[in-house]
Amino acid sequence: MCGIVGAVAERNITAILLEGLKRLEYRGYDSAGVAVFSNNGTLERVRRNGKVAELEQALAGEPLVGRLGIAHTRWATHGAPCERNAHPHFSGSDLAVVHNGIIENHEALREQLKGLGYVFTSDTDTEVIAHLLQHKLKEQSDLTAALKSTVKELHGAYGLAVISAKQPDRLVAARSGSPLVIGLGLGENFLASDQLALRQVTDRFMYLEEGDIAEIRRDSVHIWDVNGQTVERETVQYRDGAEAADKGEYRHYMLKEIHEQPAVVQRTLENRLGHDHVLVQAFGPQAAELFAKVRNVQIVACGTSYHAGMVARYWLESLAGIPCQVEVASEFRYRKVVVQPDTLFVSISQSGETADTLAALRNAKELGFLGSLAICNVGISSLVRESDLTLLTQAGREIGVASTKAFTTQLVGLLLLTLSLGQVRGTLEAGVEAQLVEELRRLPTRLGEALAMDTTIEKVAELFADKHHTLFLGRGAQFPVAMEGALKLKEISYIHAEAYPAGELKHGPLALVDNDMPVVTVAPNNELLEKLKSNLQEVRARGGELVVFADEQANMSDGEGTHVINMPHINDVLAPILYTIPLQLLSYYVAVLKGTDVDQPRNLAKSVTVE
Ligand code: HGA
Repeated sequence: MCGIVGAVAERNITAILLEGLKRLEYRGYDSAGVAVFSNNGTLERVRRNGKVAELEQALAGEPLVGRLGIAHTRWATHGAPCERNAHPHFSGSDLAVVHNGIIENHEALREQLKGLGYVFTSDTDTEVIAHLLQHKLKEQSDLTAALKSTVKELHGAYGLAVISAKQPDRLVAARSGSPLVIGLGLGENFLASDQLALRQVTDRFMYLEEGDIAEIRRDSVHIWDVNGQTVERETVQYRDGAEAADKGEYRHYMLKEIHEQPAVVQRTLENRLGHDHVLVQAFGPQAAELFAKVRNVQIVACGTSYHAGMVARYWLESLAGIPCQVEVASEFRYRKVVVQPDTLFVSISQSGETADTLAALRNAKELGFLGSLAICNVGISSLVRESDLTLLTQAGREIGVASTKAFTTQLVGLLLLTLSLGQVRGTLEAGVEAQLVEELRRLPTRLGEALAMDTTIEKVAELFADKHHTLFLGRGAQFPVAMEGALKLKEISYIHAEAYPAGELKHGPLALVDNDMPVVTVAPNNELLEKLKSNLQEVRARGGELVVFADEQANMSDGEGTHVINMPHINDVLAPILYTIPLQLLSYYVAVLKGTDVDQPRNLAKSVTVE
């Protein structure tokens, strides 16, 4: 979501800014712009609606030359995607600002600033920052000091980069809720919302922390923390290949992608959380208005994305009180569907090009849905282009055919949707949103703890290598997690695996259980735990070998034929995200033991663009 690049150097920086924007374009954008302090002493700007290529073409005809500049690719939250709303935004002719995020009190600030005589030329929330900063500069001429006092009045999320023609020796930046990284060069320094944008010019980075303000000059970097104290941030030397399209230290892309989950979940949350609530506008400018009317949700997806939708159904009904149906796209598209009034159509797809999901969306447009939302990992995809609202997951490029990080980021997106719908419709229980926002902030750390169980799970995988069938059990929102676990095992190890809600066991599948059929179970510590334990007894009584991923507080321990792997305790709502990790690792290690082609399993393809 939106990309920022900035540079202060002794050479012309326009090409560096442009290359940075291109590297950020994988996130999907709707306009782009650049402003530089030109060699004739003025700020000059070029903006274009559409992709970075449009901007590049414009710059070819109208070159900008300067040694200080900022650039931006936009994914609109406030104001339509068009050139007038593209960043950088100016106040007067001497101040330029680029912004990632959402300013929640922009309306009040806009009124205040209009009253003071400032004239607005865009519909964005960002423009209030430019004028407010200009206003502060009247009282406090130092750009950094004025920015410090400006951010005190902003509510919401921001990553900001600012330049001024009056103080052209520096680039100033502020971070709260949206990431920013400083790239350190020799006699030149850079700024970006993602270090990928700067890999062309440096391999040394300094990551800003929440509340930081930075003053970046050619030969120095000065940072103040949230309390206004001068701080040093660690310089990180980038290890080549760790994020590029190679496997780095990992044996397979799939393992690398499993281990990327804390980082990509973190990225998916960035810009989207306020202090104690979800920023609804993260779903697009018309989201709040549309969400207020939603009385039902219809989710449509395929494969792993369908399982994410199944988890969301539990969340939407239990937390937001909104009836939800979930269906696989290849069925939905060919069925005569009866649409309840005021139903939001939600499609989920990693690539956004999944043929069945896309066809289902196109059919849905004829069926009288209230509106459509795409949860997708590729911003320039057809699904995103054709939906009214979008939530981009920030999983980055997923190369392993068996989806891992796309799934967990989809779950995060769906939980944000649940909380947003509940917030707008006033159906969440008091305090629930604030508590879950807090839990979401802690989620990347918890996922890291689950990943630390890697070697334990590798050992358990030995139990499966010579088996032909496996059963996965879960109850409640863990049932779809069990389905996803079974799908992973099937996809990459070619072992037949089926998932059942644990309560269904005695209605049929128990007939299959013997000592050749291991049973994998996910058991968080919730109100269904005791019932689940009884189901496990039913398996043990038939000689079935059990592998149980259990909450450390569930008091379950190893016994004859029962292998218990303790999981860190987590809030029950977020448990499906955490419990996905050990199941991914399990199928990965089983596949490695079986010697299959983990990243490119037979008969499958990554982006299913055919029916
Ligand atoms: N609110 C700003 C920036 C949007 C953004 O960060 N999107 O990811 C705008 O609408 O221009």
